[in-house]
Amino acid sequence: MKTVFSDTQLAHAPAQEISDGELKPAVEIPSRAEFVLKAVRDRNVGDIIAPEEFPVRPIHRVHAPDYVSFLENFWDSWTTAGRSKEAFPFVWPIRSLRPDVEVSHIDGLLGRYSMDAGTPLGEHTYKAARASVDTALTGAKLLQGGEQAAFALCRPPGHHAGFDFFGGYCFFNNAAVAAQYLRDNGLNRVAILDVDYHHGNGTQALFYDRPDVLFLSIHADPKDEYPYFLGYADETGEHAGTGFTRNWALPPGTDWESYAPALQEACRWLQVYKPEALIVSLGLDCYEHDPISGFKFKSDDFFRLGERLAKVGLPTLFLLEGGYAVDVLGENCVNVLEGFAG
Ligand code: SP5
Ligand code: ZN
Repeated sequence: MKTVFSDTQLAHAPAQEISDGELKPAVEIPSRAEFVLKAVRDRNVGDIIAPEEFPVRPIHRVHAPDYVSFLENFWDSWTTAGRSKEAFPFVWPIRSLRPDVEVSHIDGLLGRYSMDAGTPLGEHTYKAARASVDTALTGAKLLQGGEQAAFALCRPPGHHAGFDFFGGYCFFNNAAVAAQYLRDNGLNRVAILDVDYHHGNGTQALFYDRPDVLFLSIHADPKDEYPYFLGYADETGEHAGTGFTRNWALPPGTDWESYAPALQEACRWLQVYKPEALIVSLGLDCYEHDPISGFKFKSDDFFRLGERLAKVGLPTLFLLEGGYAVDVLGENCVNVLEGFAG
């Protein structure tokens, strides 16, 4: 299986994040990708190739152009306002405020285009996020070229990012851009299976009213866990997309034995839907020692995950999302890929 990765993705290097009422060391850091890359190399998963550089058009198929411009111009506006360190939003146009007004100040724009205060933006965030999308798109192209599987080593991750907002360490929704790209290039039905510990709210929202991209997510129950405001079992799609979203919201402490039945059901949905390609939003934060998560996967369980996905028998693009137990991230990730490859 080929792996796609670009060093440019390392340029986004946040120092701190707001978490638990404190400024803490950031967890979505460049070494995540470096550890995964090392494991891919050490365990001979396959060739590692650089992504092609894509124009902004495939991103505009999924994200609002004004949002893309906001990210592109962010560092200029931020430094013009006299700031020099990484940014965190702190005010949002919720409910009784006005989401429709056009604000000028960068602090207003940060709130307009975000869902949380836990996602630092820095000088190189935009170019790293663009490179992460290029990696996802190059992976999608590998499937189109006839590969049965590919691994897009995306970073920063994408599944929390929506039409016009960043959050959850995500800026562009890599999985959604890749799915839309496959739709725009000949495939009629694409499925996304999100196995990150957190619900993929951005991906779900982007395809919620569409039957052509099936979205399945297995994650920690949002009543107990980020992102809190989406990802409940009663969310199953709307309008033409009714029935084409499924959520398995599992309790804190879920281990492989109690996770497997949900995965089994999700795989059955895949078999019924019969997509032409599968995109796996591969978070590794279900791991028992993940520093911000509460599931109990052991490293070996990631083999089982890969093996189960292989049985579905679809051309599959694995795309890295979360996972913060940095030193074992590579091991856990390659366990999935090896389990899949058999
Ligand atoms: C892609 C992805 O996995 N994003 C996750 C974003 C989670 N952001 C919220 C982090 C809150 C951390 N709280 C720590 C609780 C344990 N002390
Ligand atoms: Zn996650």
